[in-house]
Amino acid sequence: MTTTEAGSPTAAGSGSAATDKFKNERVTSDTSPERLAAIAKDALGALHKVILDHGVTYPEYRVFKQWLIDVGEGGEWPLFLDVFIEHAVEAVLAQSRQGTKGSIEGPYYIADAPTLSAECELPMRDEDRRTTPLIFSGQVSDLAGNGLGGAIVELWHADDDGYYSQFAPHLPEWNLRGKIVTDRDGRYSIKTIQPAPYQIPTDGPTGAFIEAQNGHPWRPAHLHVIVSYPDKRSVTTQLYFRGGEWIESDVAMATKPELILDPVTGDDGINRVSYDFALDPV
Ligand code: MBD
Ligand code: FE
Repeated sequence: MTTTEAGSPTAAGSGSAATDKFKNERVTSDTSPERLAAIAKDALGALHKVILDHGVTYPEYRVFKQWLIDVGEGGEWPLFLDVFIEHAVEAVLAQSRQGTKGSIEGPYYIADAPTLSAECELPMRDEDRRTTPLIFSGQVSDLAGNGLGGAIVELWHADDDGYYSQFAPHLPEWNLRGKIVTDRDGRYSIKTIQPAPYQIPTDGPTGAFIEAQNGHPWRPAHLHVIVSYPDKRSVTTQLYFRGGEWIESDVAMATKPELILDPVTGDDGINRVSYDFALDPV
C-alpha cells in the first residue's frame, strides 16, 4: 500500500488494495451470450449517442482513453465503479425485495471479520475511544416480525478521520469491523463510534474525474451492514445520520430516506440509536 511521508493513505493505496481484494474473489456470472449481446449493444449504443449528442472531439476521446488506462493502473476500478455505477445495479435488486432497503456494498467490505456476541464492542484503538461513542442496537426479523436468533450482522465503517481498516496502512487489521451474532430473539447491541464523512481520495484518477468537473468528492458518514440468516435473503445496506453533511448530495448516490438514523445523545455523551432489519424470504 502507498503512504505519503506523513503516513496518511493515498488514493493509489486504498484503490489498489481494493483491486487486490476484488481480484482474489474470481467472480463469475451465468449470463447467456444472447443476454450479453443485448446489454453490450445497448451500453455501447448509449455511449455512441452521448458522443454524438455532445459532439465529443478527438482530444476529448484521447483524454478519455488515457484516463481509463490511469484508472486501471491506479487500481481504482472498484472505487470508481462502486461510486458511480453500483447504485443502479442495487436499484435492480431492490425491485424484488420487501424487507429492509438495501444500498451499495462499496469497495471496502472484508469477509470473515472477528465474530462477536450480540452485546459487544467493535475492535477499536484508544484514539477511536476519544471520539463520539455510538451504541447501535436493534433486532433482525423475518417479514412477519419473528426475531431471527443467530442471524449475522456484519458491520464495518470508517473511523473519525474517514479511513477504513485494511485500506489505510496505519490502522489495525480489523479496526471497526465485526461479525455480530444476534441473541435468541434476534437482537444486538453494538458499541462503536460515529464514523466521519468519507472523501473519495483526491490524488488518483477518480478524484481527478470529480475535480475536473468541479464536483465534490464526499459521501455522508455511514455504517455498512450485511445482515444474513440461513434460508433468508441477506441484505447489504448502509445507514446514514440525520442532518449529516452530504446526505442530500452523496457522490455515490446511495442514500435512501428509510436508511437514515436519528441517534440521541445521552447525558453520558454516548449516541444511541436503534434500527431493525427485516429479511425477505429466499
Ligand atoms: C466508500 O466508503 C463507500 O461506501 C463507497 C460506496 C464508495 C467509496 C467509499
Ligand atoms: Fe463506505
